[in-house]
Amino acid sequence: MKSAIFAAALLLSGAALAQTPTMAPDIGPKFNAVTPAADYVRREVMIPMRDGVGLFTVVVMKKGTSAGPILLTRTPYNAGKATARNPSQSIVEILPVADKELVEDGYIRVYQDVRGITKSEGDYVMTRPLKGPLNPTAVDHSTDAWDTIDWLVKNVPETNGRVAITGSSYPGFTSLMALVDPHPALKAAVPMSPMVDGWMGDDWFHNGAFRQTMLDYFTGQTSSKSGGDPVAMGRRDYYAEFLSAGSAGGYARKYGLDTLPGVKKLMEHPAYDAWWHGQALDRILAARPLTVPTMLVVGQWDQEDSYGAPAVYRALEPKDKDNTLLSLVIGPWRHSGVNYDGSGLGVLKFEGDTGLQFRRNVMKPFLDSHLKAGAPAFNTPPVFTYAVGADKWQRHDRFPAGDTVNLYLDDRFSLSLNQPSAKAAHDDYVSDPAHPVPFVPVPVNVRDRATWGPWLVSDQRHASTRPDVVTYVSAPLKAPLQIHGQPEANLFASTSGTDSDWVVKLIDVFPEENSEKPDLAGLQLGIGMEIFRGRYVKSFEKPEPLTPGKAERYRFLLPGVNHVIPAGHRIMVQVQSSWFPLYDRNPQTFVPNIFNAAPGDYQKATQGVWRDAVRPSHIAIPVVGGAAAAQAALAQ
Ligand code: PG9
Repeated sequence: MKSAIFAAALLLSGAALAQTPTMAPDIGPKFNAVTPAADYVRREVMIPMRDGVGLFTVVVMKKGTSAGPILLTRTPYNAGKATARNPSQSIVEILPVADKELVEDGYIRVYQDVRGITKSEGDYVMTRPLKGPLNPTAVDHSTDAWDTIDWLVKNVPETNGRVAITGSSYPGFTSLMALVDPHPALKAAVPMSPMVDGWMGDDWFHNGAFRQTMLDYFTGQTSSKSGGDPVAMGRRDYYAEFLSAGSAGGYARKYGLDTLPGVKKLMEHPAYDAWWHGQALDRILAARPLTVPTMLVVGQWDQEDSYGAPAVYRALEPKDKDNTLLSLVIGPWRHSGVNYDGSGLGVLKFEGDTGLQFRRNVMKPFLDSHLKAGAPAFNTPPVFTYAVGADKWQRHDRFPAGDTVNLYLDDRFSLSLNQPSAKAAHDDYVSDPAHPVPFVPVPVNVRDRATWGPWLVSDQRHASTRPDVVTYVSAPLKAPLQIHGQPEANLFASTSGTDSDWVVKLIDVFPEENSEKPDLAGLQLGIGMEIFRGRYVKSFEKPEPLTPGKAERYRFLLPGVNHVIPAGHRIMVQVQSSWFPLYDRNPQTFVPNIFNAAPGDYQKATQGVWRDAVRPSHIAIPVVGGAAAAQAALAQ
């Protein structure tokens, strides 16, 4: 007996002495982190799609969740990282800040990488078109959303089988894609700043003018499955860099970006051809019934995707006969700002955290009412917008809530409610492509978030002092003027060249003196600013040279706003012909493809902004209270 005990003791001590071999690989197949105090369950799964491709998906919920609704986001931005924000054992720490109120109330949060991104199998195609003429495969974001939802409701035991989809920007685009032939378990959608039409006004072009700084996005997205390094530009001033590269194509070629298929596709489709309009999601959704309650969200100063949400709203609103399925939310935010602290933007400060106010008081009750059994019905506002300048949220039945009032560019660089009567009048300036107007003061570093995020609220005084920016300004307002909707630029303009860009900016000019808030004194705050590439004035599909000296009418929408210009402020309109380096330079000489413009194509031109009886340049502004309110504010 004694010897048996002795042998067992020997064995035990031998086991204790056994050591890990020096050459045992230190990176094993998988490390399973132990999270003893975690208040959450986090599962990584591969969800099979109908073509056999598996999509990497992370399912996160509070421990003990049962009969929970699912909130899904489909992203190209790394689902693994999105669900591991901080190394923590607290669910609100690992998930994005905006998920807090939802997961604390029993929601199951699901993030999925789209095809070809990180651990998801299959090919990544930038904003993959729907299956059809542009996509001969059997799969797209609509089918992938369908297959994902189907799997989730069958394989997540903690769910009540009801799903909503949300996400901002690219994930806003995938949210809209889920509405094309939606799965029956999809009960609500909240697409935020969705990319809807990359040519008309979202990421790549605005009315045909190319947003060349977005070229860098492709290295991050398409150099490899798990991202890529920024362009090795060395110096930080994008103004000098793009100027020396010549054209946007020149910049792409200089850094090898032209070898990336995504960049090639853009450069091969400079005009609004079938490739573009075949992908325009507002058109696609307008051709289908709207069945899923949808809340579209966008920031008033969204510097990347200001076009999409209002465009989808315009396309789908007529289908929403009872005004119950579709709503539009506009907050005082930058791109995706809805998901972050919304208590200010640039020098502007708002009444509290407007992002949280919306998420907690509107988005969550909206989702609850469609996803949670027994949740109180929510009287969803058809239109919910933050009135900047009055600092309060407002509910309306329609967008725009304002009635159109024309604000004319008048003589002596003024603005008037009366149509001009002059026979022939125009204000001229010289636009020189060698000295384009910067969109923010140089040096320009678009990689700096503090520059890029709030740039649309940055002071426009740097532009109004230039000789190649023509500026019209009203007298101080006698009463507040509330703009609610999308103002429309109606510019009559001529050029001595054969092509030209036209930038129109509607601006709120703050009073010169403000000792309490000196940052705001004299501020020229863009309310809505947009660009139009002249060659597309007759047709977006087939650009044509402009006739030198002939005034054309350029009509284009500015972003959607709810903006109250207080009494004492003035209204300003600026017109210019470049917005650099955000937009590539127009050579001002017609060439077949501006991506390939040669140095000699870039020519100075004399521009005319017309303001007479037959060519009355104006901004059509949706004013709450219509003509009477405008008279009260602007009449002399
Ligand atoms: N604005 C970005 C984007 C969306 C869609 C395509 C390309 C870029 C984004 O923030 O996701």
